[in-house]
Amino acid sequence: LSMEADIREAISKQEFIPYFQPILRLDNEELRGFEALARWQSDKRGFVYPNDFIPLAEETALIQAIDMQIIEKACQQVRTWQLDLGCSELYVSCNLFSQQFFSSNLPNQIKRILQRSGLAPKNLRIELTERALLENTEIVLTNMQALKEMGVKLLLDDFGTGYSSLSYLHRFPLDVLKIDRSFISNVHEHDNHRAIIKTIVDLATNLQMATVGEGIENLADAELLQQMDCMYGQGYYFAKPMSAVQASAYIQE
Ligand code: G
Ligand code: G
Ligand code: MN
Ligand code: NA
Repeated sequence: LSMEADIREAISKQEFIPYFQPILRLDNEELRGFEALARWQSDKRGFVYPNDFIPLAEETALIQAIDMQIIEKACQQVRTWQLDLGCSELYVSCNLFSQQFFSSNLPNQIKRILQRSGLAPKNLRIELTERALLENTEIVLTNMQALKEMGVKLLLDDFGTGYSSLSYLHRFPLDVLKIDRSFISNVHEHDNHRAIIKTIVDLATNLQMATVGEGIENLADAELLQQMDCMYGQGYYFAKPMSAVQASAYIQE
């Protein structure tokens, strides 16, 4: 009956699966990779979205097992697409709960997943939130450097929300900033959001980072982001998160 017990059981039954949302180059709409987004395909509860299980999973630390289940399945799936569909540069970008960066096991867990799946490290991206950068800085930095040395790319998710201290940006080996969708949504109607996005893109460029605009829902926003030199984008305008079967069809289009 309890949600926690159900999540535990679901972990052992491997009921957590990745959905895939395309990330594209904004100038030519070329597919570059997918963000993996967790879904719970529950025998008991049906199809469950992250907002309904991630908060409790974080409280109970069960998120660690869920994250690893999603990363493993996502890496396997993308490796399969690379081999079967000939898209050898396709990457997958996976979300990790901030506290995973407080554990010295993290780099080895990721390394084993990469070895088992056969995916090249450069085709795995890990998305972390600003929460991961605020505490236990030493171990977080050590883990990030170990992942970077392996060749895994690191993305800062939801950038511009939360704490948004600019002072830490240059201290962490980040490859990409993902601009939060609260700034992107209908940016063509909001001058103040435009100023914030332009500032984030210029900041990232100066620090040799790329930017991904999230939550693009219309052509006007996609065009504006491109004009502001944001190179990559993701959002319902291009495609919603989809099952592996749907994503296979999408790749082949
Ligand atoms: O798809 P969306 O409803 O797909 O996701 C909602 C929230 O859940 C987002 O903030 C997203 O970052 C988070 N999320 C989705 N998948 C995962 C995952 O595998 N691990 C973690 N830690 N968070 C995830
Ligand atoms: O927090 P994170 O960035 O990891 O999660 C991305 C979340 O944004 C997911 O819940 C995903 O389903 C959602 N998302 C992706 N594209 C869009 C979009 O264009 N509009 C809205 N409203 N949500 C989106
Ligand atoms: Mn994300
Ligand atoms: Na986000």
